[in-house]
Amino acid sequence: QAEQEIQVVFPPEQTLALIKPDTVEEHKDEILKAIQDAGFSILHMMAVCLSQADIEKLYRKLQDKPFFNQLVDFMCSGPCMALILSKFRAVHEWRAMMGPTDPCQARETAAESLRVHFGKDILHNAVHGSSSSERANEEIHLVFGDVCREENQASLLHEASATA
Ligand code: IDP
Repeated sequence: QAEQEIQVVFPPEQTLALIKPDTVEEHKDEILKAIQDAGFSILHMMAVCLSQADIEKLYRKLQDKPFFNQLVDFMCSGPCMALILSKFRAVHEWRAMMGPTDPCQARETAAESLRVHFGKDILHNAVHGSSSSERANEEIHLVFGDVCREENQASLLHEASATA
């Protein structure tokens, strides 16, 4: 009886990554290289000025925190680089790569993390990553919704013209 080879294929997951406004210009290239070296596929990437309304939605769970207005102002202060990352367990893997929220408290426990390397303080901590797969879907839709819709429409138009 022929032995059957069983292949287990782990489906990739997607997450939203943001390089925050004060970090984009100076450190974008190093962060993009680190993302690629860690084996993520970058499905989409764009520079985007998020609106105040989008930022408030992105961080809606923090709206009662005393730093909420500061956070919104900071995230509106310039363009972010937004990326859709894909990898097996992308949400967890990207958050591990980012490191803890406060870079100052993580110098020993997560010395290699992006936030320790590039973050300045707990607010200006260089990068954002979705906290769960469900949040990732919502956040990707929030930031890339129009782009993905336009692409889907373009590919539908392309298919329609190819079959006409
Ligand atoms: P996370 O970004 O590590 O998931 P959250 O608690 O969701 O952490 O906070 C969202 C963002 O709000 C943080 O990345 C940081 O920029 C900011 N933030 C969190 N805690 C504080 C704080 O105590 N003071 C000022 N800013 C904060």
